[in-house]
Amino acid sequence: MLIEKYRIQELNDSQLSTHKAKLSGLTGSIANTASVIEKLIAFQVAIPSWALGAGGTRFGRFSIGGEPRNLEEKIEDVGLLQALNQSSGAISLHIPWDIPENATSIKALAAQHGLRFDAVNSNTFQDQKGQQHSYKFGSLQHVDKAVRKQAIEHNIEVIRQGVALGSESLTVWLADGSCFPGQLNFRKAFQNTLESLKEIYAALPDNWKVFVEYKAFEPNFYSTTVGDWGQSLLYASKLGPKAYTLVDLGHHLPNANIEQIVSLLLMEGKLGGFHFNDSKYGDDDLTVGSINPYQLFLIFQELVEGMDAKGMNHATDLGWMIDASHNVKDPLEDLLQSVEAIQLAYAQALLVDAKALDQARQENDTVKAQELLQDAYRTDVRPLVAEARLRAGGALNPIGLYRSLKVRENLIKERGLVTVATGL
Ligand SMILES: [Mn+2]
Repeated sequence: MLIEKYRIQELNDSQLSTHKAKLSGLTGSIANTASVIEKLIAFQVAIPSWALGAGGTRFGRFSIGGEPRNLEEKIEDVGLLQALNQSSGAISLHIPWDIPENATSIKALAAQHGLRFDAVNSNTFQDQKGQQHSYKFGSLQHVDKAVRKQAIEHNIEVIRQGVALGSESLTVWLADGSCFPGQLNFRKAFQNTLESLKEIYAALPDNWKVFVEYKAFEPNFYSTTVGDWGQSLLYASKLGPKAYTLVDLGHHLPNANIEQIVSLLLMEGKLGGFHFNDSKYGDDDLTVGSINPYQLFLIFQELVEGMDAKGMNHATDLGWMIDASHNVKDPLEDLLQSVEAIQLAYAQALLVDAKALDQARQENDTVKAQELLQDAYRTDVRPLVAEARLRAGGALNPIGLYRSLKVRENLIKERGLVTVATGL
């Protein structure tokens, strides 16, 4: 299904006067709205190819119908999101769930939808059909060199696939670790992993980055070999300038101060990118901003402040990706919500008066500092985000349009009710 421009225009026209009235309230009271809108237009969030079908848990999976059956249909789905919000201009692939049979035609199809390929993701957390060695006891950390070699070669193959698609980064998330005390020699596991990562690093093209993603627990429940930002930073530092830490919001122990982690990684020049999601307990992979939007805002406040301090380009110098999985929502509606939540937090962070905040800190004026942050956070910036979408050619109300065009119903008609997308 394709969404024609005139359908977007029609709905936008009917909502335009209400929107303009809300927007003028903001532009009248805030000085830098023009630059906020420009930055929002430039800011694109990559959609993961594995989040386009209904997510499953170990207890089951409930298909929502019309799920993409192949890579082409996944690209088509991200194209729908992009048509609606003009902020989902990239797709992040997971190999081997999405192996392009013909990279040139896949690239062309993506370009037709205005999409580029963001980081490619390797997968050594499950065994694939016909695979010689099992990853049951880890991949890059494995005690058996042959298993490590297989995992290294897989990652190098993923880089090759990524090069053909025009991607410029590899994300390595490892399930490696141990479930019971005594199972693993921590130092040997670390060293094996580092040696393996070095071989993968050596295969990176000059303009590529590798993101080392950490996770506190699950599927291993006693130790994880890249368990936190400290361990990821160790690997990234030892690997070299093309290696960075990737922060997945759901991969921390409860109550971790993620904004502080982000601040320090940025300071060290080792923050590579993000996997956005939200959680209440663990790696819940819920819709971005659905549980704790204030934390998301605080993270963006550190990002904006830290990136500005280094003169970085907000839109291009870090990898912005969603990593989520849902079992009760229409995944496309969920992704529209997630992208909007990211834009809202970013816009609010752009409203923070950095100079005044700096001064309040200098004077130990805790009350003032809190007021400055919360003043930005409590500003309803939805009209700014909507205006950015409007100017970029998207819909003022993406979910409203998605529903009024009956996109899901159409996808079910096209693809059938019983389709299951590969993914989590
Ligand atoms: Mn992730």
